[in-house]
Amino acid sequence: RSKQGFTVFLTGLSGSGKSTIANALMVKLMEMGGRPVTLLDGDIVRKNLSSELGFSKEHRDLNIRRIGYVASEITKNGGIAICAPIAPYATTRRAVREDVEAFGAFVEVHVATSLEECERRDRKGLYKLAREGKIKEFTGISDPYDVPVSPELSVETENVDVDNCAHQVLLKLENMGLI
Ligand code: GGZ
Repeated sequence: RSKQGFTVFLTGLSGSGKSTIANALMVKLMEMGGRPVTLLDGDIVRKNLSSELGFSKEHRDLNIRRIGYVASEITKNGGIAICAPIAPYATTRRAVREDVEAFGAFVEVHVATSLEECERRDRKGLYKLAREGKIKEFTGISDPYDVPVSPELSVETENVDVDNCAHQVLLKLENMGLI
């Protein structure tokens, strides 16, 4: 009997390491074979699925609900969806969880790299622009991030490398009987 589909939902600040972990996780899951793996990364979704949206609460919620809908369809069909948006609002994450759990498992992973560390890295220079007020409503600086209260897993990339983080997610999936 083939296993049920599931969604891994990585949430965290800009620059926290969500995309990098998501990519490493995708590679590992694909190597295992079996179910198809679909990556719904924040950047890619915004380019292809949510290109008309900005960063107001309304637009972020719409973006996350779209990701949730696609993830639930993948999960329904027995696949693996890996999502990696900021998803700053707890109520919206909860709604996506309910959408997905109608068809399979929802594994919320908080990429808990601190704001200080994300800002120190500032890989894309966005934190600097946000501090200067050149980007409005920037998560962590001038817009909220609801810290997940009971995610399935919490990882951080300050003291732990990406491969190790992806491995922790794999172990969690094993423990949950999903792989
Ligand atoms: C947060 C922003 C903003 C604002 C542009 N706030 O590091 P990045 O660049 O590549 O990831 C961030 C991405 C966030 O998009 P998401 O779809 O993941 O956000 S949400 O889940 O809230 O819908 C960042 C960039 O877009 N970016 N402006 N104001 N991040």
